[in-house]
Amino acid sequence: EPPATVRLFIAVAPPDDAKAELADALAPVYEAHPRLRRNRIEDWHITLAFLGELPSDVVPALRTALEAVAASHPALELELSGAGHFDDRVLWCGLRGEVAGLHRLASAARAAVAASGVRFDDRPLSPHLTLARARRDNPDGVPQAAAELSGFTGRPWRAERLHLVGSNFGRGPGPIRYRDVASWPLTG
Ligand code: 2AM
Repeated sequence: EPPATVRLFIAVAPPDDAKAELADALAPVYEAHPRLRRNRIEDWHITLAFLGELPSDVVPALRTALEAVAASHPALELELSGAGHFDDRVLWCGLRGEVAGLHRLASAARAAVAASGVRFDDRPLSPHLTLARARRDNPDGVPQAAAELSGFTGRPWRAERLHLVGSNFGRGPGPIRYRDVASWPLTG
């Protein structure tokens, strides 16, 4: 029998009030582009590293590694700001504020994961919060939606925790869901 696996990523997430502010700004955009496939607000996050499908038994080592990273990096003041798109298919909101700190946190998390012996796709970080995707049968709307949302800037908020998140992607039918495997306060 193959070993049990988990699909994991490392992320920070805005608090509910920052998400609500963005959701308000998005409402007219979604009204104008009703066929976009929206991510659930509960699932909104900013990925710092995508680890992919890993054997479940690596989780304890990841916990130890990421707990130490969180303890040695500070909370970050960020703003959700601007919008853009990947490949005319993915609509995202951008970030402002202590983005350099976000890059440092991501680099440290990635280095700690690698040092614990876990291999993953170490692509350069491009901080964003994915909001919606185009449906396969209707690619229209993403660039227009990005242009409509591009003037948005939310109030500052603090990313206060580092999250190790599991995804059910590829595990049967139904929507993609994320669940916190663990999270740690940023106290460095
Ligand atoms: P996204 O937000 O731009 O969609 C879980 O899939 C998270 O990991 C998503 O936030 C996704 O980015 C991110 N991610 C990064 N690289 C990925 C990849 N190669 N495959 C799937 N998700 C990836």
